[in-house]
Amino acid sequence: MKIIGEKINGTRSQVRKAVLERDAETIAALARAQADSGAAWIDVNAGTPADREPEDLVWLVRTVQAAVDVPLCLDSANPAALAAALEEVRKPPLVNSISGERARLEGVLPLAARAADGVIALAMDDQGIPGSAEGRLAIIRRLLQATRAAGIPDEHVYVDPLVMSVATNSDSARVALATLRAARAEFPGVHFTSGLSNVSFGLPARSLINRAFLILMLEAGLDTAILDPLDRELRKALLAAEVVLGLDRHCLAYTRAFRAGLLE
Ligand code: THG
Repeated sequence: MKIIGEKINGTRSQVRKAVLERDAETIAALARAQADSGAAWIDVNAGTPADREPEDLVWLVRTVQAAVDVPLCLDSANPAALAAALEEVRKPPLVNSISGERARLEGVLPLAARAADGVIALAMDDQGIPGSAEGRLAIIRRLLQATRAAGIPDEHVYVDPLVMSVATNSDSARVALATLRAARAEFPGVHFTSGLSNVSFGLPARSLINRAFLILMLEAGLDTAILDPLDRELRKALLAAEVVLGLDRHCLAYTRAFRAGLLE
């Protein structure tokens, strides 16, 4: 499982404040901590109004790249912000994201096809997020048609089945799991990702819910996840589940983590 570090997100008050005040040290510290904890990409989401998002996202990209060498995951629906950020990246990033929404397909897909290492494709469209796995799968089929038509090989596409909080909809995680299983059977060449922490919004002891969900999603075929790499218990559970599922050859990552003192 490859990890996309979620912490540089303008919906978080610490990050929002740092972006508005151009507090580079706070952002750099979050970038370093996540890279040191094994993030393969750092998600950057300015979360500011569309008119200032291009400037803010460019500042975030520059600030993170001054601190770490890890590639970025550019988290925005705004083509202008993504285009500006793509001018700044040193390494080909992930673009987060396209969806079946017309504006995103028209505005973001061409940028991703030209300049990204991969593109995240959300199972939603202009009608919203379907309540059923079948509805989401129908969107995923259309998205794969579009990425293939744009010349993007399937192995550069990261399908996101989308998960909302189980606090507001008790079927939410089940539908994400069913969508993942069905999409994986139909499109064995694509990657899968998920904004894992969404599942626990509004609940106490969120990390525990995140852990249960991560392990189930791993078994269903998730191979990347947007999560908090600083959550030790989550990473421990992930290492153990990868051993149990035979995904950690010779238990190498697990024993290495043990010797590094990470499993205490
Ligand atoms: N899919 C894709 N991209 C996404 C999401 C997704 N990007 C945004 C989001 N969902 C994933 N990122 C986050 C970032 C933070 C939190 C949840 C999802 C979060 N933060 C807590 C808070 O702000 O209160 C905890 C913060 C903390 O203390 O660390 O829950 O689904 N493709």
